[in-house]
Amino acid sequence: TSGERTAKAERMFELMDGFLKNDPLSLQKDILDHVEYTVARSRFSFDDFEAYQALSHCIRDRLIERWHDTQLHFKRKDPKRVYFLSLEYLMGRSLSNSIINLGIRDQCADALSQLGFEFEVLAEQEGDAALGNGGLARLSACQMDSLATMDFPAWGYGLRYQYGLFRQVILDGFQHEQPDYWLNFGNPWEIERVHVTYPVKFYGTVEEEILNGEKHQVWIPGEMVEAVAYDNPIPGYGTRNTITLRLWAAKPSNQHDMEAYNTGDYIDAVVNRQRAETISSILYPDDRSHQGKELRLKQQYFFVSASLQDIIRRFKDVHKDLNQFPDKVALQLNDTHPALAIPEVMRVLVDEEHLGWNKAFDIICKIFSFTTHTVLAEALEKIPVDLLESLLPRHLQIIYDINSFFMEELKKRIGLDYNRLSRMSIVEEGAVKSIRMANLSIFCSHTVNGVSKLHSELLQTRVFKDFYELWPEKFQYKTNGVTQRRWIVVSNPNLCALISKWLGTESWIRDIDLLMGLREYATDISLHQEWRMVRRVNKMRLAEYIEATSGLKVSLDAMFDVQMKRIHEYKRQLLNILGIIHRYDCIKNMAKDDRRKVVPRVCIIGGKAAPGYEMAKKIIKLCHAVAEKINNDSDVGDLLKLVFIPDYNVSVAELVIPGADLSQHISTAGHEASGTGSMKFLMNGCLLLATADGSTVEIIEEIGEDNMFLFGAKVHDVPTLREKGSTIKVPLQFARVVRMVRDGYFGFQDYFESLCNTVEGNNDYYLLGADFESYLEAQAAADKGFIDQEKWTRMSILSTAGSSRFSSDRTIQDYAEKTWGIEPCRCPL
Ligand code: 9GP
Repeated sequence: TSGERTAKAERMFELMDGFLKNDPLSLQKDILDHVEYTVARSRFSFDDFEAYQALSHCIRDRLIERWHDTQLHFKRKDPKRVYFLSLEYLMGRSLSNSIINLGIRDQCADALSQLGFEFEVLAEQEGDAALGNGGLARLSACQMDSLATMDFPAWGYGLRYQYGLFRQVILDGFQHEQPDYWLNFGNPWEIERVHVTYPVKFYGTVEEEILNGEKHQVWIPGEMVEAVAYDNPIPGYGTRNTITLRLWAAKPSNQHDMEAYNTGDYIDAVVNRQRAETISSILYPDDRSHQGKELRLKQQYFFVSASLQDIIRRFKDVHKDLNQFPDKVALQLNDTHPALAIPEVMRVLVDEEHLGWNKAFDIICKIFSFTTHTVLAEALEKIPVDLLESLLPRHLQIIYDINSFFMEELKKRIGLDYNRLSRMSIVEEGAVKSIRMANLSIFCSHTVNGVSKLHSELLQTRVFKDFYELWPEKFQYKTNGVTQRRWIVVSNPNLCALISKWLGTESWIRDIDLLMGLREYATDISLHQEWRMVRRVNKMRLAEYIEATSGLKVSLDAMFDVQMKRIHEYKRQLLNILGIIHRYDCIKNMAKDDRRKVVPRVCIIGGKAAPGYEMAKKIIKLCHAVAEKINNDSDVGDLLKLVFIPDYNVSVAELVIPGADLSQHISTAGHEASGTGSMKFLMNGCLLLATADGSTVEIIEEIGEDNMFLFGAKVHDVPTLREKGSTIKVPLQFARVVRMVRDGYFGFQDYFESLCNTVEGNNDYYLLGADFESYLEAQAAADKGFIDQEKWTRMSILSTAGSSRFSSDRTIQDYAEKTWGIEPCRCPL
């Protein structure tokens, strides 16, 4: 009876005795309990790693309390929720971020020091959760932090890969890839939900059935696996709200092969079951293209199907009428990777819920929004029809049906313009008949977002011009942002304290606009001194890391000049290296006296190349070959050093970014959709040397051209320059440095030949030659700027102050208002 239930609940509350306490003594007690009962070590003898494990569990307990309350609150209020569907999340480490968002950093540090441990040392024990490749994946992580902090009722969905992004190991200057089996020693930040499982089906056939006198298509799947949920609580800062990142792991299904067991084919049946697990085993390590891989398609459908079953179940727990679905659910497609969600929702609504086609399609068009993260044609996914037909036969039919409807609609608008119809069609005819996932996503979404103003312009005028002309109202943009919690508070605690001191408040950590208040003190000499002190300590930390990883000692008086991101030809790490060769060449050819005028530099490069991307791998090797020469040349000494930092990941970025004086964002204009690295450097007071590409254009609007070192062709120049090809007058210095590489000055002459070919004459697609002169001018301006430390410091302060527009809090606020139509739902204390 309800009376008995209430009595039982009251008794349970009594037993629970309130929430866990956060004073150092209570924390110590909880840590020791976890040492003993979770890690199963003696409380009198445990090492740093065990202490890290115990501390993490102690923090996780506190997260779980808030997380339960938040979920209960959402359930009671039943607001419209956003479901963020993304195949990739680069979460990095969780410990520091969690205790900062919980507001218990100092208490934890105290508790640990009394036990004889140092918080920083324990934090270093944690490995990175690297379930993603690059920009898109880290953006998802930043946005989860903002969604939680801003109290939005949101869920993230993704895949729990057993192997994250490969570890980069450098041997003789060459990149080697090693698997990242990140779950080896357990992951305290996730909670396995054994009761949250869904069957996911593949293959099979489609049959026609008559139901109530009407024909229906029925999918008879041929294989089934089980999706098991792993929940990662994501705490907000300055709020009790803690949202869920739910990642799916594939497990064999019990129903999968009953037949095989019955027929006695036991061994085969067990082997088949193991195969199921491969679906969520490995992250594809290329951020350019995954065309035509069956496993990739399986991963996409697996995560989409499980997520949608979960979302629909949650909706149906409260609502009966699916017509209300769009009032309660916003589905965000993070790139085209989850676009199979479109035919999947159609299938569920039409085949399982028996809604009419038109009604179902109407719902689809109200719930989906799509964000694209690229301008590269090769990154626009296409799925071969053959593959789809065998793996998901019913979905292919649905896509064809959507396309027929789309083509009819189009004909009403543009008549029989067959060229355009064929360009816009969701189905691409040709040698390999394929489904264009971007076209499907655009047609079926109510909103299509770019990730910067420039990116959006390019989508509208080039990549998706045909669509924009017909549906301009669908196109929006949300300039990307990064979370200041991770990128200042966690990674640069000294700068964080300094900012709070000068602003007289810590509120900027939640209300980023306050950061602009620093502008008022940009010329204050005492702030300058403190600012420089903080930066020097960060440089020291970075110098120690460089020495530990490469054995190279670097001078703290040198300018630390960093380029760290995925290695891509369009990002032009090669331009940077050729610039370094030029600098080296100049120093070598200078009279000894003149060398005194040279501004010393430590050039730092880092980033992973996709394992199959040959040119990117050659760029890494070239960097090492040049470093070998320069760093061992006694003529050069401290005037120039070149370091490649291996295995770039989120934790390495947290260490490197605060220590950088200058950072390079030098993609050929019109190729970087946004770029978020620049925003992290900017927040940390690092000056940018950049082209007017992606988000840089908006950074210029915010901090002014004279606050950075801008160079290179503009977007509108690029097509003309490409047409000119080999007739462009390339500076002599450029020809000279390329020749040095070609002639074997750095060794490996044959190996570098093809790399040199990519930047000569008509082959120079990314316009290194055309931009070289202005690149060198920008570098010279940076040298000059660095000599005037007062001016440099002012520029640095203004960079941090101007970074407020590039917080993911602002991005998420924009999405909530203009795309998803959701409101905050704050869990009471
Ligand atoms: O290359 C883009 C990068 O410019 C952008 O900042 C980031 C987040 O929107 O996405 C990157 N794209 C990918 O990682 C894969 O397309």
